[in-house]
Amino acid sequence: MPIAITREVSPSLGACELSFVPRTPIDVTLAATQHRGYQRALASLGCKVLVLDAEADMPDAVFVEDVAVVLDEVAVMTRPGAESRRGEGASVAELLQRYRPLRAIQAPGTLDGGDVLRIGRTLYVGQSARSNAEGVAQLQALIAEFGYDVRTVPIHGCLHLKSSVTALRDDTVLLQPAWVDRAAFAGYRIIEVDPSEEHAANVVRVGDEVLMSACFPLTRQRIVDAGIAVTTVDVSELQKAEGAVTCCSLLLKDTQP
Ligand code: CIR
Repeated sequence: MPIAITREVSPSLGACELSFVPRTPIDVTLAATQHRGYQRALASLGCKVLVLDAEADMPDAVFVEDVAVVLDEVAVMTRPGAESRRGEGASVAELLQRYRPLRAIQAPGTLDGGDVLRIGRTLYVGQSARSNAEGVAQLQALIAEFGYDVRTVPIHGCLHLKSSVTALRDDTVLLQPAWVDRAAFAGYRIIEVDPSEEHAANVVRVGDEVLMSACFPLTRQRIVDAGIAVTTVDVSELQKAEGAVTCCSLLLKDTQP
Protein backbone atom coordinates (compact mmCIF):
# COMPACT_ATOMS: atom_id res chain seq x y z
CA MET A 1 0.00 0.00 0.00
CA PRO A 2 1.56 3.38 -0.98
CA ILE A 3 1.90 5.99 1.74
CA ALA A 4 0.64 9.51 1.02
CA ILE A 5 1.97 12.27 3.26
CA THR A 6 -0.37 15.25 3.35
CA ARG A 7 -0.80 18.34 5.50
CA GLU A 8 -3.91 20.22 6.56
CA VAL A 9 -4.63 23.54 4.83
CA SER A 10 -3.16 26.57 6.61
CA PRO A 11 -5.60 29.27 7.76
CA SER A 12 -3.18 31.73 6.07
CA LEU A 13 -3.48 30.06 2.61
CA GLY A 14 -4.72 33.37 1.13
CA ALA A 15 -1.22 34.82 1.60
CA CYS A 16 0.35 32.13 -0.61
CA GLU A 17 3.10 32.65 -3.17
CA LEU A 18 1.79 33.23 -6.70
CA SER A 19 3.81 33.35 -9.92
CA PHE A 20 1.64 32.74 -12.99
CA VAL A 21 -1.86 32.88 -11.49
CA PRO A 22 -3.54 36.21 -10.59
CA ARG A 23 -4.46 36.65 -6.92
CA THR A 24 -8.14 36.12 -6.20
CA PRO A 25 -9.83 35.67 -2.80
CA ILE A 26 -9.52 32.13 -1.43
CA ASP A 27 -12.25 30.56 0.71
CA VAL A 28 -10.02 28.69 3.18
CA THR A 29 -12.91 26.70 4.65
CA LEU A 30 -13.85 25.46 1.18
CA ALA A 31 -10.19 24.76 0.40
CA ALA A 32 -9.99 22.61 3.54
CA THR A 33 -13.18 20.75 2.59
CA GLN A 34 -11.83 20.09 -0.90
CA HIS A 35 -8.53 18.98 0.59
CA ARG A 36 -10.36 16.40 2.72
CA GLY A 37 -11.96 15.17 -0.50
CA TYR A 38 -8.49 14.86 -1.99
CA GLN A 39 -7.31 12.82 1.00
CA ARG A 40 -10.38 10.57 0.71
CA ALA A 41 -9.71 10.08 -3.01
CA LEU A 42 -6.13 8.99 -2.29
CA ALA A 43 -7.44 6.56 0.33
CA SER A 44 -9.99 5.19 -2.16
CA LEU A 45 -7.11 4.52 -4.57
CA GLY A 46 -5.42 2.40 -1.92
CA CYS A 47 -3.07 4.87 -0.22
CA LYS A 48 -2.42 4.97 3.49
CA VAL A 49 -2.92 8.71 4.08
CA LEU A 50 -0.83 10.39 6.78
CA VAL A 51 -1.83 13.89 7.86
CA LEU A 52 0.48 16.53 9.32
CA ASP A 53 -0.94 19.45 11.31
CA ALA A 54 -1.50 22.74 9.50
CA GLU A 55 1.24 25.36 9.80
CA ALA A 56 -0.59 28.56 10.73
CA ASP A 57 2.24 30.87 9.64
CA MET A 58 3.19 29.01 6.46
CA PRO A 59 0.54 29.72 3.81
CA ASP A 60 1.86 27.21 1.25
CA ALA A 61 2.66 24.35 3.64
CA VAL A 62 -0.25 22.22 2.33
CA PHE A 63 1.83 21.78 -0.84
CA VAL A 64 4.09 19.16 0.74
CA GLU A 65 5.37 17.87 -2.59
CA ASP A 66 7.79 20.77 -2.89
CA VAL A 67 9.84 20.08 0.24
CA ALA A 68 11.12 16.59 -0.55
CA VAL A 69 12.00 14.23 -3.36
CA VAL A 70 11.22 10.71 -2.19
CA LEU A 71 12.76 7.73 -3.94
CA ASP A 72 12.57 4.08 -2.91
CA GLU A 73 16.11 4.23 -1.51
CA VAL A 74 16.31 7.69 0.06
CA ALA A 75 14.48 11.01 0.54
CA VAL A 76 16.15 14.30 -0.35
CA MET A 77 14.85 17.32 1.55
CA THR A 78 14.80 20.20 -0.88
CA ARG A 79 15.58 23.86 -0.32
CA PRO A 80 12.51 25.53 -1.88
CA GLY A 81 13.09 28.39 -4.28
CA ALA A 82 10.65 30.68 -2.47
CA GLU A 83 12.24 31.90 0.77
CA SER A 84 8.83 31.98 2.49
CA ARG A 85 8.63 28.19 2.07
CA ARG A 86 11.98 27.15 3.58
CA GLY A 87 10.53 26.37 7.03
CA GLU A 88 8.01 23.87 5.71
CA GLY A 89 10.39 20.94 5.47
CA ALA A 90 11.21 20.41 9.18
CA SER A 91 7.99 18.62 10.19
CA VAL A 92 7.91 16.67 6.92
CA ALA A 93 11.50 15.51 7.54
CA GLU A 94 10.56 14.37 11.03
CA LEU A 95 7.87 12.12 9.58
CA LEU A 96 9.80 11.01 6.50
CA GLN A 97 12.82 9.86 8.47
CA ARG A 98 10.71 6.96 9.76
CA TYR A 99 10.47 5.67 6.19
CA ARG A 100 13.67 6.70 4.40
CA PRO A 101 17.25 7.79 5.13
CA LEU A 102 17.30 11.56 4.63
CA ARG A 103 19.68 13.80 2.71
CA ALA A 104 19.33 17.52 2.06
CA ILE A 105 19.99 20.20 -0.54
CA GLN A 106 22.13 23.01 0.92
CA ALA A 107 22.42 26.74 0.06
CA PRO A 108 22.93 28.15 -2.51
CA GLY A 109 21.10 25.26 -4.14
CA THR A 110 17.35 25.56 -4.58
CA LEU A 111 14.94 22.87 -5.70
CA ASP A 112 11.15 22.45 -5.55
CA GLY A 113 9.77 18.92 -5.55
CA GLY A 114 7.19 20.09 -8.10
CA ASP A 115 10.06 20.29 -10.57
CA VAL A 116 11.05 16.64 -10.18
CA LEU A 117 9.18 14.05 -12.23
CA ARG A 118 10.24 10.44 -11.72
CA ILE A 119 9.41 7.95 -14.44
CA GLY A 120 10.99 4.58 -13.78
CA ARG A 121 14.68 5.16 -13.14
CA THR A 122 14.75 8.59 -14.78
CA LEU A 123 14.33 11.88 -12.92
CA TYR A 124 13.29 14.80 -15.11
CA VAL A 125 14.04 18.12 -13.40
CA GLY A 126 12.44 21.36 -14.57
CA GLN A 127 14.58 24.43 -15.09
CA SER A 128 12.15 26.77 -13.36
CA ALA A 129 12.49 29.98 -11.37
CA ARG A 130 12.35 27.79 -8.21
CA SER A 131 15.06 25.24 -9.00
CA ASN A 132 18.59 26.33 -9.86
CA ALA A 133 21.50 24.53 -11.49
CA GLU A 134 23.25 24.13 -8.13
CA GLY A 135 20.14 22.46 -6.66
CA VAL A 136 19.97 20.02 -9.57
CA ALA A 137 23.71 19.26 -9.28
CA GLN A 138 23.34 18.58 -5.56
CA LEU A 139 20.35 16.30 -6.16
CA GLN A 140 22.35 14.38 -8.73
CA ALA A 141 25.32 13.99 -6.35
CA LEU A 142 23.13 13.01 -3.36
CA ILE A 143 21.51 10.13 -5.24
CA ALA A 144 24.43 9.19 -7.52
CA GLU A 145 24.94 5.80 -5.88
CA PHE A 146 21.42 4.66 -6.81
CA GLY A 147 21.89 4.91 -10.55
CA TYR A 148 19.08 7.27 -11.56
CA ASP A 149 19.40 9.12 -14.84
CA VAL A 150 18.87 12.84 -14.02
CA ARG A 151 17.84 15.00 -16.98
CA THR A 152 17.07 18.72 -16.94
CA VAL A 153 14.10 19.99 -18.92
CA PRO A 154 13.48 23.64 -19.89
CA ILE A 155 9.98 24.95 -19.13
CA HIS A 156 8.40 28.30 -19.86
CA GLY A 157 5.20 30.03 -18.75
CA CYS A 158 4.40 27.84 -15.74
CA LEU A 159 5.50 27.31 -12.14
CA HIS A 160 6.95 23.80 -12.12
CA LEU A 161 7.84 20.97 -14.49
CA LYS A 162 4.87 19.01 -13.16
CA SER A 163 2.56 21.91 -14.09
CA SER A 164 3.45 21.02 -17.67
CA VAL A 165 3.90 17.24 -17.72
CA THR A 166 3.20 14.21 -15.53
CA ALA A 167 3.28 10.46 -16.10
CA LEU A 168 0.14 8.42 -16.78
CA ARG A 169 2.07 5.17 -17.17
CA ASP A 170 5.76 4.31 -17.40
CA ASP A 171 5.46 4.73 -21.19
CA THR A 172 2.86 7.51 -21.38
CA VAL A 173 2.90 11.17 -20.35
CA LEU A 174 0.23 13.88 -20.19
CA LEU A 175 1.73 17.11 -21.50
CA GLN A 176 0.93 20.80 -22.05
CA PRO A 177 2.87 21.67 -25.25
CA ALA A 178 2.67 25.41 -24.57
CA TRP A 179 4.89 25.01 -21.49
CA VAL A 180 7.27 22.17 -22.28
CA ASP A 181 8.75 20.87 -25.51
CA ARG A 182 7.35 17.52 -26.64
CA ALA A 183 10.89 16.60 -27.78
CA ALA A 184 12.02 16.23 -24.15
CA PHE A 185 9.63 13.25 -23.88
CA ALA A 186 10.11 11.89 -27.39
CA GLY A 187 10.44 8.28 -26.24
CA TYR A 188 6.98 8.26 -24.65
CA ARG A 189 3.44 8.06 -25.91
CA ILE A 190 2.32 11.67 -25.44
CA ILE A 191 -1.25 12.67 -24.64
CA GLU A 192 -1.70 16.44 -24.85
CA VAL A 193 -4.08 18.35 -22.61
CA ASP A 194 -7.15 19.78 -24.33
CA PRO A 195 -6.08 23.25 -25.54
CA SER A 196 -8.95 24.86 -23.60
CA GLU A 197 -7.72 23.34 -20.31
CA GLU A 198 -4.40 25.07 -19.73
CA HIS A 199 -3.60 23.61 -16.29
CA ALA A 200 -4.73 20.03 -16.91
CA ALA A 201 -1.35 18.29 -17.24
CA ASN A 202 -0.92 17.75 -13.50
CA VAL A 203 -2.19 14.34 -12.40
CA VAL A 204 -1.25 11.98 -9.57
CA ARG A 205 -0.52 8.44 -10.64
CA VAL A 206 -1.38 5.71 -8.13
CA GLY A 207 -0.55 2.32 -9.60
CA ASP A 208 -2.43 2.03 -12.89
CA GLU A 209 -4.93 4.77 -12.08
CA VAL A 210 -4.71 8.55 -12.01
CA LEU A 211 -6.25 11.24 -9.85
CA MET A 212 -6.90 14.63 -11.44
CA SER A 213 -8.81 17.86 -10.93
CA ALA A 214 -12.50 17.78 -11.87
CA CYS A 215 -11.99 21.11 -13.67
CA PHE A 216 -10.63 19.44 -16.81
CA PRO A 217 -13.32 17.12 -18.28
CA LEU A 218 -12.02 17.25 -21.87
CA THR A 219 -8.53 16.19 -20.88
CA ARG A 220 -10.02 13.58 -18.58
CA GLN A 221 -11.84 12.12 -21.59
CA ARG A 222 -8.57 11.91 -23.55
CA ILE A 223 -7.04 9.89 -20.70
CA VAL A 224 -10.07 7.61 -20.41
CA ASP A 225 -9.98 7.10 -24.20
CA ALA A 226 -6.38 5.92 -23.79
CA GLY A 227 -7.68 3.15 -21.51
CA ILE A 228 -6.56 4.65 -18.20
CA ALA A 229 -8.90 4.82 -15.18
CA VAL A 230 -9.37 8.33 -13.81
CA THR A 231 -10.70 9.54 -10.47
CA THR A 232 -11.53 13.26 -10.22
CA VAL A 233 -11.55 15.56 -7.25
CA ASP A 234 -12.63 19.19 -6.94
CA VAL A 235 -9.59 21.25 -5.90
CA SER A 236 -10.65 24.55 -7.51
CA GLU A 237 -9.94 26.56 -4.35
CA LEU A 238 -6.41 25.14 -4.05
CA GLN A 239 -5.83 25.95 -7.72
CA LYS A 240 -6.30 29.64 -6.80
CA ALA A 241 -3.12 29.18 -4.72
CA GLU A 242 -1.38 27.83 -7.84
CA GLY A 243 -1.57 24.34 -6.41
CA ALA A 244 -2.68 21.25 -8.24
CA VAL A 245 -3.11 17.59 -7.35
CA THR A 246 0.50 16.37 -7.22
CA CYS A 247 1.59 19.14 -4.90
CA CYS A 248 -0.72 18.17 -2.03
CA SER A 249 0.98 14.86 -1.29
CA LEU A 250 4.27 13.02 -1.14
CA LEU A 251 3.70 9.48 -2.35
CA LEU A 252 6.06 6.75 -1.29
CA LYS A 253 6.23 3.04 -1.64
CA ASP A 254 5.93 1.44 1.79
CA THR A 255 9.25 -0.37 1.91
CA GLN A 256 8.82 -1.60 5.49
CA PRO A 257 8.30 -5.36 5.88
C1 CIR B 1 3.85 28.28 -4.54
O1 CIR B 1 3.86 29.21 -5.35
O2 CIR B 1 4.89 27.81 -4.08
C2 CIR B 1 2.51 27.74 -4.09
N1 CIR B 1 1.56 28.79 -4.02
C3 CIR B 1 2.04 26.65 -5.01
C4 CIR B 1 2.93 25.45 -5.01
C5 CIR B 1 2.40 24.36 -5.85
N2 CIR B 1 3.30 23.27 -5.84
C6 CIR B 1 3.36 22.33 -6.78
O3 CIR B 1 2.62 22.39 -7.75
N3 CIR B 1 4.25 21.38 -6.63
